[in-house]
Amino acid sequence: MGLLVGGTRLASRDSFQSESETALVREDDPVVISTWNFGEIANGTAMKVLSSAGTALDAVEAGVRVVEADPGNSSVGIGGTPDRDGKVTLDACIMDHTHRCGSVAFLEDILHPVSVARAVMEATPHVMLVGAGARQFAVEQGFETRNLLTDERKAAWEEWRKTSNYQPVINIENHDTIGMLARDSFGHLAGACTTSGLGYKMRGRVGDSPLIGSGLFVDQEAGAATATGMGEAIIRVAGSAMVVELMRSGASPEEACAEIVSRIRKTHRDGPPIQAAFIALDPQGNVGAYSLQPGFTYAVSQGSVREVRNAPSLLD
Ligand code: SD4
Repeated sequence: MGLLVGGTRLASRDSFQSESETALVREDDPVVISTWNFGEIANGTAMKVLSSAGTALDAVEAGVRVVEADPGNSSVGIGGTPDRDGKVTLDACIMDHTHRCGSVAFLEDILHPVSVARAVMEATPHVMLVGAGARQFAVEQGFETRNLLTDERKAAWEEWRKTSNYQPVINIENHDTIGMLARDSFGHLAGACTTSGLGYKMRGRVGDSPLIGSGLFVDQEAGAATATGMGEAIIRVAGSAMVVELMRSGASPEEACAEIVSRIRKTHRDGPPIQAAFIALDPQGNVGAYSLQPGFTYAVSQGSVREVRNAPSLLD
């Protein structure tokens, strides 16, 4: 229970783990939390939506679109690293506080897969569309097609093809999937997740990010979680849904993320080193994160707090 200041209840410091001693956070403040350093700029856009009484759903869509549209990062949207055939294929999903959700996977030529995922949610009776069907649906919905492979990524792919050595790099450039969770001024939760997936993946490979329950899960009573890292490992433990279920049972966001990371560690003890990380948000606005390897960062915006934090990790 937080401290009452001026009639407003403040979240306890432990509950949101701020590094900023002066920051004040009220329990009813909107909250945005997202993965990696690029989450900071995405949070800024999401916060603008929330501060004008926008919904958490609108906020997460607007927030992750910023990263999708940035050709400078090599793991989301335009400028994403292609698959081994040189094609950029995108995965994304979105979910609101009423379990409405939409998803696209193996989508090509569309700048904003998260918005196509939202259209799947709002304009179809389905949850998920993939590949050519997802692209066709997007075009029918008025999304423009464009080439998402930048000259820089094409050159890197051509270099990679000389050896075709498939070896995902942990914490590559501190740029990875963006997953974002938000709570709006109505107290509603929502989340979105979008990625170009693992670089030089097999054609047709789909990771955790567009899979409701793996890359993202939202439950208004229990909380929300999203993932980044090696999708196969996250899928095997149904990662984000499990984080949410642990919060339902009373775990804090960080405890819940840590438990599922250690489950991933158990299932991947003998393989090559991988990264897997979660961020989580509970219905009261408390946030937490945890990663398998060090180096995972996440961005938090809440009250006057605007910061990028280093997540605790299981391994040194
Ligand atoms: C995937 N989880 O496709 C995503 C991408 C990612 O490290 O986060 N890669 O597996």
